[in-house]
Amino acid sequence: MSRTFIICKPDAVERGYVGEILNRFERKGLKLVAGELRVLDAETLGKHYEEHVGKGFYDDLVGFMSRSPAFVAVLEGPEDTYAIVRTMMGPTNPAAAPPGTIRGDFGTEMTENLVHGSDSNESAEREIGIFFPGL
Ligand code: 3AN
Repeated sequence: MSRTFIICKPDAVERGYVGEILNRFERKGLKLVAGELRVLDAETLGKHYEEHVGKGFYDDLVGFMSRSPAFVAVLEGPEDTYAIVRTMMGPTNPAAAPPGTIRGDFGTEMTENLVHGSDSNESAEREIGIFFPGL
């Protein structure tokens, strides 16, 4: 078994896609083990996106991610659940995301790309520690 961390980003909450996104993961066979609607602050986002701090798109990213509530959650499934979630999300740029993926079906923009999923088991552990310490 393994766990991964996801965020249904503010655009997904605003557009009413949280249920659709969670439903896709649940239908796939992954189990929701934690979840909460939260307004994310700049300090928390700075820890979460530490590899992007200082990049050209960083301020826009933080402005977007903190503008309204996001749904943060932990999913559990078999080995490398993070990879299952990443495949179902599609690539970072929704314009390049194939139909059938979350970003491919519902997104057009690079920043407002609906969903985050940890990119490795190590990232999942780190991110779960930031958003759900003690889980
Ligand atoms: P992913 O969310 O696919 O793991 P990351 O972690 O590389 O992608 O990027 C985090 C977020 O930062 C993306 N989801 C996207 O919203 C934004 N982002 C990444 N790269 C760019 C970029 N070149 N221009 C604009 N936004 C970006």
